[in-house]
Amino acid sequence: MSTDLKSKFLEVYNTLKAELLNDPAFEFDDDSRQWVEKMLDYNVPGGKLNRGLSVIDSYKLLKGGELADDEIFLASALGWCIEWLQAYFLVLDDIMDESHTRRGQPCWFRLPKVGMIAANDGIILRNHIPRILKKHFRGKPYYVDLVDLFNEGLYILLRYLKSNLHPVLEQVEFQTASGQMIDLITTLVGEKDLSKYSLSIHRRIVQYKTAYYSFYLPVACALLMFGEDLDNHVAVKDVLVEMGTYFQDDYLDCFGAPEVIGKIGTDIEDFKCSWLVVKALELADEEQKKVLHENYGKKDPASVAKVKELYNALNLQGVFEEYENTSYTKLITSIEAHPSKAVQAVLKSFLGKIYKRQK
Ligand code: DMA
Ligand code: MG
Ligand code: MG
Ligand code: MG
Repeated sequence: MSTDLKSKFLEVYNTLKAELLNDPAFEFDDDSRQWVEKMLDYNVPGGKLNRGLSVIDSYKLLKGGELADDEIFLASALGWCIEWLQAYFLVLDDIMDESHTRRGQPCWFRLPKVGMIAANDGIILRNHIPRILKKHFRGKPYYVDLVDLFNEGLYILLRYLKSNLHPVLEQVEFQTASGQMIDLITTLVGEKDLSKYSLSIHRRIVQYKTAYYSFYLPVACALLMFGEDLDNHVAVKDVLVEMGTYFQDDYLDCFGAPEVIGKIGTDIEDFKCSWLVVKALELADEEQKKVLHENYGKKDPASVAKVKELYNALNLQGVFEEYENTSYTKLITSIEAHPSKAVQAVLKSFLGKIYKRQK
């Protein structure tokens, strides 16, 4: 991605923010305007921006040439909608996961002035998305599909009532929230039972909580903008969801360097059904299983350290590397089976960004 495109992308953030801060649907006073501005600056633009930038990247690859200014603006606005969606989920995710840091700073709800106001801020972030879409895409032929894709229930219903079509199944916000739900209820206190964790439960969680919004959504946005019908791209979706399922961040949660990933993992403390614990259960002998059962899901640092020690003894870093390599080869094979070279380029570019990532 050229630095020029990236700086254009960043400029669009300021435009969208200014529009939201002057939204005629709400009479802002100085305090509320300042709150929203600070909340947005703190939570929306500080990440890797991979998802947002991927919309421009993918669109460019589909088009196969240089983009006009209005195309850059629209692709960027869609990219920012994904970043907004992610910010909304992360603000709430950090509360639920009792996390401490995110993107190298305290989680938003950890700021003394914020606390549980963060829950409502999450709702505000979520509500900004249809407002951005309406402002910039209302006249576009793909508007209804966009709104569907991000998940605005009313449109889905209207479209369903107006046509004989089956309702579109890709409603990314719903899928993500459902994934979060399984991620959370799997760990219910009082029912802590490691033996119910398996690779298939893990895959289901990751598929829903991250693969759809992180992998499928950016490409789906680009396809819609390019005038494509998503119903014709089920194979693309399948590859991207598969990609998202292999390249989850569970490994980084434990082994990533906090100063690089910007957060301190809490999966062990939170009793999460992570890829690592599932693999560990698969590879451990009886003695090691006992250590896991006794220490997994406990908040005290000594227990966490014992779990990490066990992960090291089982060489999970090496096992993950091998898994990553096999997944990569499998994905390349499915990508190369796709008839369109442009679509292949989109998928390969995506894969290149996440393969062997450090954060
Ligand atoms: C977060 O999953 C999922 C969404 C939808 C934001 P997670 O708790 O594994 O993310 P992180 O490890 O970044 O807290
Ligand atoms: Mg989390
Ligand atoms: Mg979580
Ligand atoms: Mg995680």
